[in-house]
Amino acid sequence: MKTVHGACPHDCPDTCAWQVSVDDDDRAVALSGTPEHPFTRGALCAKLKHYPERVYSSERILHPLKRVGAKGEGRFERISWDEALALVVGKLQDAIARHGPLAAMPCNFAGTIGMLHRYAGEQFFSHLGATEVDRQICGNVAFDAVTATIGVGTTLLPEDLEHSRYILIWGTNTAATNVHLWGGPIRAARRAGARVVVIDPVRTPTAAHADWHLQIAPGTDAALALGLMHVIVRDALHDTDYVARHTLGFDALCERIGDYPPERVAAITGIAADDIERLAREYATTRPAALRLLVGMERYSNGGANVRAVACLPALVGAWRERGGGLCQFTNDLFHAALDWRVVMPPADAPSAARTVHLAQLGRALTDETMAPPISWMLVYNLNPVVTLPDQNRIIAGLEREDLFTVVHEQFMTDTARYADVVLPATTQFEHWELMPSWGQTYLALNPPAIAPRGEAVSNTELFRRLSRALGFTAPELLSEDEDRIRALLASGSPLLEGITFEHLLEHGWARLALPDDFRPRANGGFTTPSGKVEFESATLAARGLDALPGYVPIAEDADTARTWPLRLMSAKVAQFLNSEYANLPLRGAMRDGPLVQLHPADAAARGIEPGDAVRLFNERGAVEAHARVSEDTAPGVAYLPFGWWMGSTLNGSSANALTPDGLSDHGFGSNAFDARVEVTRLAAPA
Ligand SMILES: Nc1nc2c(c(=O)[nH]1)N[C@H]1C(S)=C(S)[C@@H](COP(=O)(O)OP(=O)(O)OC[C@H]3O[C@@H](n4cnc5c(=O)[nH]c(N)nc54)[C@H](O)[C@@H]3O)O[C@H]1N2
Ligand SMILES: Nc1nc2c(c(=O)[nH]1)N[C@H]1C(S)=C(S)[C@@H](COP(=O)(O)OP(=O)(O)OC[C@H]3O[C@@H](n4cnc5c(=O)[nH]c(N)nc54)[C@H](O)[C@@H]3O)O[C@H]1N2
Ligand code: SF4
Ligand SMILES: [Mo]
Repeated sequence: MKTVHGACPHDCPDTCAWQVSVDDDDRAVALSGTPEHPFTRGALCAKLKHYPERVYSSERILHPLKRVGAKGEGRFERISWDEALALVVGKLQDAIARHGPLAAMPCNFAGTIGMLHRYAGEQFFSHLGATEVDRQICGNVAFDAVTATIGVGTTLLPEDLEHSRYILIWGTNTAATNVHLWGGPIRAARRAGARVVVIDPVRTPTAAHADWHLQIAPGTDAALALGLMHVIVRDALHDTDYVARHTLGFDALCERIGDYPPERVAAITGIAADDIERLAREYATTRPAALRLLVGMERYSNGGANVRAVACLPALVGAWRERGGGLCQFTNDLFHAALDWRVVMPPADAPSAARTVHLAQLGRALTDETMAPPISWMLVYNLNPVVTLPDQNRIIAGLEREDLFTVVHEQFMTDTARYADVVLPATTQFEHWELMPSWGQTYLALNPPAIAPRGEAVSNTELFRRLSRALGFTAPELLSEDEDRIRALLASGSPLLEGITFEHLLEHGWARLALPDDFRPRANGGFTTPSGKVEFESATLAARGLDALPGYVPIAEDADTARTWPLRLMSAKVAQFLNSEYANLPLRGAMRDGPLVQLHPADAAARGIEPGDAVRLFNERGAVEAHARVSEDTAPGVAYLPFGWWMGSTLNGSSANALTPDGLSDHGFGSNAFDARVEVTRLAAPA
């Protein structure tokens, strides 16, 4: 028996360190969290306790497969790797010969967030000159809005929420999506007397366990933030010294917030004026005060504006002064600075592609008959677009095109893989080398393989080495070995890696980036905006044609649309899945019944819908049939359908993204999927 230290590969802010016990027959027999890891402290989430089931599932794809049925039918036959590579590369060469390299496209996202396998295809596709993919579907809008206000750079560390005494969790479901932040620093802060407030249209597990839940109307957060600022300034609760020294545009801000008295904000947000007054007072007068933001607010046509307004709050009350105060969002930039990204990314001077397709508009790109050249060859990996990207039915229509050759590299026969011409088997984190950065804490982790690849599975990096060789590519970076890549990533010379070597990581599994203990980089200003201050007024945003000041703009839609489709559809993540992963493994308890459509009692009553009724949720893009849950957990005017469920889980074989639009957000990129509107009707009971 041996123990191998590694880390969870998932696109989750926690990046847990784990240890795998492997027996003499090379079988992983146990998995547990690494107790010494200060952030994840030996506990894996409920999903990951089932990771060994994932690895050894009888449904793992273990050999290359070739389609023998119609696209989507799911009928395949086993072929050899030689045959698969010949077919895949032959089709790629055909597509290039006919249309040029832009006819080829990668289609990938963050099925793993490790440095090797997330970015495995970047250099290959750049070398090929393929159509480029804009992957800004998660966090980029929220990040951009915060950056415009306070500049880039991690400020309040998630670990330091332990020192907060007021924690405003705004549009993130921490108890479900960020369990170690919830169970670690936030729990510690509460034990020491911190108050936790959640702002979310849904009574999520986080909201249910908070001290106070404010059920806001979707897409109105900017109005609430402006109303809070109105009260804070009106009552002179702001930090005049911090504002004078470290902010820009306070006078213009004061003029703007004059338009947002609590009564008006109450009418927009659905939150009582008294509650707005009280929240403003508590937030401004309790120290240290933290704001926790992730991505829940961004997926709207006004998502950037909403996050932007919220991001102004900490400077107004001088929250940046204290440890545990300020705004806590992503930690990626620390890992950007720490590692040598040139190892995995194309050279800075590589020509950029002549064409880009946005992932949020994949269906549009695949079905656009005017697109020249058409996408004729596509390699999907680290992504399950049929379930996770907007406008499911349009994506399927694209994948059904006979003149599109689709390769899917996967661990499982996903809803997307069923449409492939060739499916290639992918390894799991137990079976390959990986170096894990984190976007939600400050620990780097190394993951050596614990067991040999199952069947004929290959890692993403190995797949691209095989493709490169088959195409005769000889650039050394396309063919280098995984362990060498990890050593090179670590050889950046960054002070953040001081004392962290490959050998240290191999022995211990993880290491904290070399950060000072008391990390308060903005206590005395020094923001990384053009002015060096918090920009209440931003010339950068104005130059992009956006509002220079924080402002509330309603979700972009015309009155007709709102009348035809009276309910807002929200489709957020669930605790039991990781995006669409785990939804295919044996489900437990109530999960066996499939997703429920959640409605407010008033909306249900208006339609004669009782709890448990089969209902049809629909709009101009598609329909989802499922059973109803009726509860005040959902704000009035909102239909809530959890995301991540595969198509077969509903009564009609469509899931949440069948209803979401494929437009972009106000900041010019990012998805507007939560703009979706729907109607819901009761399905006639079967005769
Ligand atoms: N268990 C589990 N954990 C996960 C994931 C998972 O699928 N399952 N996914 C991972 C990934 S990829 C990510 S990006 C993170 C995301 O982590 P979160 O940002 O926490 O997750 P989301 O579900 O996108 O959205 C959070 C909340 O935003 C709320 N929300 C929606 N619209 C609005 C609005 O207009 N205003 C306000 N105030 N709130 C709104 C939703 O109701 C939801 O409760 O989680 C990661 N962790
Ligand atoms: N309606 C709605 N849509 C959403 C969201 C929402 O809240 N609501 N959230 C959005 C967000 S924040 C995100 S991040 C995206 C997530 O969208 P996806 O990235 O598609 O999410 P996953 O379900 O994690 O899919 C990853 C796939 O990669 C595969 N995979 C895992 N590891 C490997 C590997 O090593 N190699 C290969 N080749 N494959 C691997 C998994 O089996 C899985 O099928 O969805 C977005 N879409
Ligand atoms: S999914 Fe997140 S919480 Fe669960 S084990 Fe992985 S990193 Fe930890
Ligand atoms: Mo995400």
